[in-house]
Amino acid sequence: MNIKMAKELNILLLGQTGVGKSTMINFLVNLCTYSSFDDALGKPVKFVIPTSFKVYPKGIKGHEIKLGDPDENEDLTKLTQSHTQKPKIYKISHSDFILNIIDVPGIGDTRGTLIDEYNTKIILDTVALFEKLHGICILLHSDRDKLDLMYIYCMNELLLHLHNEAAPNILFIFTHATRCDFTPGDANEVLTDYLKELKDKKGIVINNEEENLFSIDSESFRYLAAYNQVPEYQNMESNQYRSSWEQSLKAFQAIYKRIISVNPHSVINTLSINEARAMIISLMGPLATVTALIEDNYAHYEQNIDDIIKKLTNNLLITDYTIELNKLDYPKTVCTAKKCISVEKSTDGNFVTFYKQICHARCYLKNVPLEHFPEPALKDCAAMRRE
Ligand SMILES: Nc1nc2c(ncn2[C@@H]2O[C@H](COP(=O)(O)OP(=O)(O)OP(=O)(O)O)[C@@H](O)[C@H]2O)c(=O)[nH]1
Ligand SMILES: [Mg+2]
Repeated sequence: MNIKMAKELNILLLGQTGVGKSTMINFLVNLCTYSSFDDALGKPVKFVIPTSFKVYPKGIKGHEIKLGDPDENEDLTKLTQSHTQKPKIYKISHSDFILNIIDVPGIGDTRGTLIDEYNTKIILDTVALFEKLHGICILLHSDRDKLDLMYIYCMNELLLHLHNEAAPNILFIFTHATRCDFTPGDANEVLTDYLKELKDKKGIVINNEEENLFSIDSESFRYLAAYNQVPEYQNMESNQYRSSWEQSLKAFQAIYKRIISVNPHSVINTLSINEARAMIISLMGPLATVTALIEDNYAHYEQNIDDIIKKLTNNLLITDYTIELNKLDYPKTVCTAKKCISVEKSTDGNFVTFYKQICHARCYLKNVPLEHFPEPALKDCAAMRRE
C-alpha cells in the first residue's frame, strides 16, 4: 500500500454479523504487507484474527481453509454462527501510518437480541478507551436489496448509539463488492431509503454521498489462503482475484483519504448520549410502576368518592346549623363587647347579632329599654352588682 502518512488513526468497524468485518482487517494486513497481489501469491497469508471458511473448487464437497486456531474471541466451531465474541483492537503499523482498528461482534447475533444489547455495551466500553474516533465504518453486504425489519433493526442498533456529531465520520463500506462491479449497487438504494426514514422520523441526518461510500471484496484474501492450502487453486485462473485486490486497494486508499479529511469525533459525546439512554431505560421500570399505581388509585378514588364523602360527613362534629329566632318574654343582660358577639344569618335571611356572653340570664329590672347600649339603667342589674 503506498500512502504517505504518519498518523495514528482510530477506526471503529460496525456491521451485521457475517458481513466481513474481521476478514476485512486480515485482508488489510496483507495489503499493507505485500506490494501487489502477485507479490503475495504463494507467500504466507498474513492474519491477525484467526479465521476459517470453506471453498468449493469442485462441486459441493468443500475444503475448509484455516488460518490460525480458534481462540476465546473468535468462535469458529460453526461457520453459520457469529464469530467475533468481544471487541478487540488491532494495531496495523505501516511505515506511513498506524491504524487502531476496533473489530466488534456483529449486530444481529445468531444467539438473539439480548446478546446484541450486551454487545452494544461492551463495544461502547472499548470505544471509551479512545478520546477520538477518526472513522466509523459501517459495513453492509452489497447483496442487501430489501429494507426489511432485520435491516432496520441492525441499522438502528448501529446508528442510534452514535452522537449526531459523529455523522461526518461515518463511512459505508459495501463488502462482497465483486458482484456489483465494485459499486454499491442496489444496496445503496436500500440505504438511501433507510436514511430518509431516519431523517423523517428521528431528525438524524447521515449522508450517503459518493465521498462516504466505498466497495471492497475480501475474496482475493480468501483466494490467497486457498491457493496455499488447496492444490486445485494453483491451476485456477487468478485474474478475477488480482483485479479484486487492486480495486479493493483503491477503495482502502479512498477510505483513508476520507478519514483524514474530516475532524475526528470526540468519543465523550457518543458516550454521554449512551449514558443518558441507559439512565432513561433504567428509569422506565420504576416510572411504569408509579404510573400504574397513580392510575389504579385514581380509578379507586372515582369508584369510592360517594362513600368517602358520606364517611367524612358522618365524622363531622358539626354538620351544618341554622339560626331560628325565638322571642323571650323576659330580658337578659348580655355583653356587647366585640369579642363577645358575632353576626349570623337567620333562617329568614336577615342578619342578627348573636350574643355569646350572657352576663345575667334573667334581669328583673323594670323600665329598662330593650336592646339599648349604653344603658345607664343597667347599672342596677345583678351582673353589675357582682362586679
Ligand atoms: N467472498 C467474500 N467473502 C467474504 C467477504 N468478507 C467476508 N467474507 C466471508 O464471510 C464470512 C464471515 O466473515 P467474518 O469476517 O467472520 O464476518 P464478521 O462481520 O466479522 O462476523 P462476526 O464476527 O460474526 O460479526 C467468512 O467466511 C469470510 O471469509 C467478502 O468481501 N467476499
Ligand atoms: Mg468478526
